[in-house]
Amino acid sequence: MSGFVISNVKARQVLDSRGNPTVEVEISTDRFSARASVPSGASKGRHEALEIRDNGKEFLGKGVRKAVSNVKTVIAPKLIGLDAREQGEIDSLLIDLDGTENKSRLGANAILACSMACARLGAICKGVELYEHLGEICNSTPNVMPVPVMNIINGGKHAGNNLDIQEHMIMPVRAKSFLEALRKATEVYHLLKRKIESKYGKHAINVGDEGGYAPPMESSEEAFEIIVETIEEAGYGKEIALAFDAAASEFYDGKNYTLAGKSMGSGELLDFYSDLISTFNIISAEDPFAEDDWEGFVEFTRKFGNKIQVVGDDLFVTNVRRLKEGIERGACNCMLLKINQIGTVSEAMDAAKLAYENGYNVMVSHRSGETCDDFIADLSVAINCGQIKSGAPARGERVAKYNRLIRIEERLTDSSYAQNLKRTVLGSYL
Ligand code: 2PG
Ligand code: MG
Repeated sequence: MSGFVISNVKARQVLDSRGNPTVEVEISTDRFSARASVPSGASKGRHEALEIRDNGKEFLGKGVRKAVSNVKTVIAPKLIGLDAREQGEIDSLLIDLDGTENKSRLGANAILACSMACARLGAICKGVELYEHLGEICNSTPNVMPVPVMNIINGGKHAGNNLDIQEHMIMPVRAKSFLEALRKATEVYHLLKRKIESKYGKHAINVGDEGGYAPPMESSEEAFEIIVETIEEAGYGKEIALAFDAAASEFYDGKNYTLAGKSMGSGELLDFYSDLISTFNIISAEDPFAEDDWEGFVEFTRKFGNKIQVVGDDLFVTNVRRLKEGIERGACNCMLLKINQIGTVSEAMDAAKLAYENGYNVMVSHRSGETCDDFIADLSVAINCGQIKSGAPARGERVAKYNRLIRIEERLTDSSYAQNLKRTVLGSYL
């Protein structure tokens, strides 16, 4: 076991892609060392595990010194002496050490950075790639490359424009490989820039938090129209489909939804989506209703769940308990997987397992505040989920994940591109 026992844990405050502090942890044995840093959302779900912020003077309250100190003083002494390859044991310890339902004692940011760094260290100790190590942990044989689900027009909390729907995405579903899919989607991204510039002017081509453009558009119809024109112009027709993340909790006041200045109830919102889905080639819809509007989700799933993917993000928060409820009620047919919503790698993989067992798809996702840590690229391949949302093909923290996937695809000798989705509701689009 020599060489595999954790002997040192370091933690520090670093910056994320929005310039906000986040937790970075470095864990070592006497021979190996690994590092990980955690992301942070803007449109956070109310039921997510809690990231601890200092709320002091530094960084306008956003400092994470307390979380860093929790790693150093509470977590580190307990991790030292453990076998870095034993992810299950490590994550159980982290969960027990915190002892709260939402990781509010030590902070999900402190806990997750340790969990991720241990996973990476475990892989190094075993002399395998991270996706291989994670695959072994969840008993899978990583061999499916994911569809890059790219947010190319940003709205909501991620942009300074009037688009209420947060993410207007493209899914290059028909391709022979990840590399080919990435190229096609990237070409569309660049052509879209030209089109936006000629229609809206130079000031309209600045990008939002996830690397997509944030033009001064008034409606999602306008956003999808220009995306469709661009896909056609690029010559990709049905090879590239559309998706959206409404992040509807952000335009819900507890009673009504306000879209483009118009207040509406759940029924009217459903009609709005009906029009959108019948007009455009939309194959995946995330968070169409607010995080506690179960009825809205169930209705939406009843109406569209046999045609398109219905994704629960703020609704499920990668939480087995919330997902179980959704399964019982018939909400969604896909779970968005964000490791920092739950706080440990093992719990996130447990949620994916439960999703699969119940015929749900899984989409691995970044956060709007990211670092160049590419952990989720490996995770998406490890669990063979077939789809990853990591923003537009621009901004270092977004492309870090896509570039890691290029390398993984090169290593995998018999991988397929998104083949697992063939047997799901997305099958007819592939
Ligand atoms: C989402 C995410 C990522 P945030 O809602 O799906 O795109 O945004 O990280 O701000 O919650
Ligand atoms: Mg979302």
